[in-house]
Amino acid sequence: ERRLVTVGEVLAVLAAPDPGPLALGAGLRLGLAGAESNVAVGVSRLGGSATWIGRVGEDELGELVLRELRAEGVTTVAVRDPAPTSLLLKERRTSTHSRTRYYRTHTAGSRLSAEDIPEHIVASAAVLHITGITPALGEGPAQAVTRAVDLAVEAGATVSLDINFRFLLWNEADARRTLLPLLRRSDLVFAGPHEARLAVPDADEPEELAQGICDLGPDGAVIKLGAEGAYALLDGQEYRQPAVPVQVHDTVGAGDAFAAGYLAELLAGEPPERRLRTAALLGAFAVSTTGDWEGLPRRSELGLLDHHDDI
Ligand code: CKP
Ligand code: MG
Repeated sequence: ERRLVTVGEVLAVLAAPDPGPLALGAGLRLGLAGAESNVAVGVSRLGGSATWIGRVGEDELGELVLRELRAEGVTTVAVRDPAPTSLLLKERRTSTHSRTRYYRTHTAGSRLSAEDIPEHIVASAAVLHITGITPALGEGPAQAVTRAVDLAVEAGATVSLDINFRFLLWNEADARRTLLPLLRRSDLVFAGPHEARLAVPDADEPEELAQGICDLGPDGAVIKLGAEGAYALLDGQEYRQPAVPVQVHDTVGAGDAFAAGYLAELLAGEPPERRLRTAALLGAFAVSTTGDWEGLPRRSELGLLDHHDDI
């Protein structure tokens, strides 16, 4: 069994179902989010095996996020902590524009440490997926990610990094300093153009950004271009993947969906063209539905947006 293992913070989410300012009050829907757990769910929905490692509170929100992940078929390796589970408030300011606010200081997830990463779990991974969010949460989480990468490299697993820069958590200089050493040790990097420029400040076009990333060490770089699709440089070979055209409702979670599609096909032994096509399909499912991961497809549903054969 080829398994994806990921490390990060899962958050409870309070999301407004209807557009409008949250300050006026709203009935909120309680769910979960988190870039790494979104990827784990996406892979699991496509029939892959996924394990999520992290810390959650000993509270109701901790219970909720673990129940939900398990319901999605994700194996959870969770340390329970007396500190609260993080919360994310999601306002739909207009029907197509959402805003998020984090309540994630002094939380369980930000107390993650290197000791929380079980060696045998990471050693059993075919792919370790990490993002730039976890190291932004503090010293402990950063060390936990480094420890996971150490173990994955030792075990010969593919290390996948989504740069996922979050300006609400840190600035670009700190992100660059912390993420570059992780990027150099990664095999595969996902980034938007702005995120890629953190690693390759002088580059501009997707081709230069991907080449610049690969010059730092990784064998693969995927530059995500939103409605323009993606450009990938994989083992020196170029690929251009158009986006799947859909009506956009909510772009949060699109990057994670894309990574999940790609990684699920990588785990399944599929070639790059198929990985990128499934990645684009998952991105399309994510943006055309609300919620960060709820709209992700099962394998049998991929055809709903895949009109590939009709063209
Ligand atoms: O890059 P994406 O829009 O795919 O990431 C979305 C996730 O973890 C979302 O679920 C949120 O909770 C977060 O990124 C975050 O911490 O910002
Ligand atoms: Mg992203």
